[in-house]
Amino acid sequence: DVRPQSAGAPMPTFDLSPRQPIVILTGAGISRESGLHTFRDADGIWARVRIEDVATPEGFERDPERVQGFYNARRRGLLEPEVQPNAAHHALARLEAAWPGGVLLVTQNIDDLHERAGSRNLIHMHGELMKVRCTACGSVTRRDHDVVTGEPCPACGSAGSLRPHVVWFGEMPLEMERIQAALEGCGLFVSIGTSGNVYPAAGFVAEARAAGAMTLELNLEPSHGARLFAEGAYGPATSVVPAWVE
Ligand code: BJW
Repeated sequence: DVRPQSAGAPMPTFDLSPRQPIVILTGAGISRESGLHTFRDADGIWARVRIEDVATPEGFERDPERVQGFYNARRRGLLEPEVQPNAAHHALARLEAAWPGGVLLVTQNIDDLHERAGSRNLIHMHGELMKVRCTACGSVTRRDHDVVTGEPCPACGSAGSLRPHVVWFGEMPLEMERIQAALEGCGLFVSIGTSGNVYPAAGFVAEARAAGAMTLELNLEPSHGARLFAEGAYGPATSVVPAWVE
């Protein structure tokens, strides 16, 4: 009873009351058609750099300049004029505005395309590219330009203490208690554009199911954990997400 639908099949519909909350998890696939790279596709970020060099606390300790350079380049990329929210981001913002039961959008993405599209009830569980955090005083500040070596924290003045405000492997994702509570209370859980390789996000579908929610995967192709979902619809996010929302 948990076979994903094949491409071209009709969009699954659910017998969901408009008063039931929806939780949506998004991953890098939703931003690909906006011009940002995913991680684990053939042309993805992990094909070009090693996770242990740029996405672990140990990598940052070993070579902070390299890690800052990696995130500086991605920050510049996100500011390129051609990188804009796409039809999938916009559809989710429309759903949030229209759904009486409420929509919580939990994104693993550190880009800001959901908020630029108008989503407001949004959790960035893996942090935000356009922010930096001070390892001395803990303050989080907005950042739209490069971090340079030895730069002082704008809040406390401590030199060289700024790090990207992102969650690396081995670090605790953000706002987990709020996410768990929402998963326990939702009527529908939808996963969009994520490969299901990274925990705890990859475990959300099982938690939502255990709490009695309906579950749907929207992805380019069936992901790693596709069989965990009751329903699936497959194709580019800019097609399948608006088709599901409308
Ligand atoms: C399209 C498309 C189109 C393409 N349309 N779709 C349980 C078991 C085993 C291990 C663990 C476990 N629990 C925790 C772990 C360890 C670890 C982990 O998961 N390891 C695995 C690799 C096994 N997890 C962690 O360390 C996490 N922390 C944690 O668990 O803390 C616990 C703790 C407790 C006590 C003390 C301390 C800690 C943290 C994970 C952090 C992940 N960070 C990154 C980098 C963030 C910053 C940055 O962006 O640089 O987050 S890694 C990277 O992967 C990034 C992403 O958010 C994340 C997920 O990737 P995503 O979004 O799924 O992308 P892809 O590329 O994998 O998939 C894209 C999909 O889109 C594909 O399916 C395509 O088909 C599809 N697609 N084009 C629609 N057009």
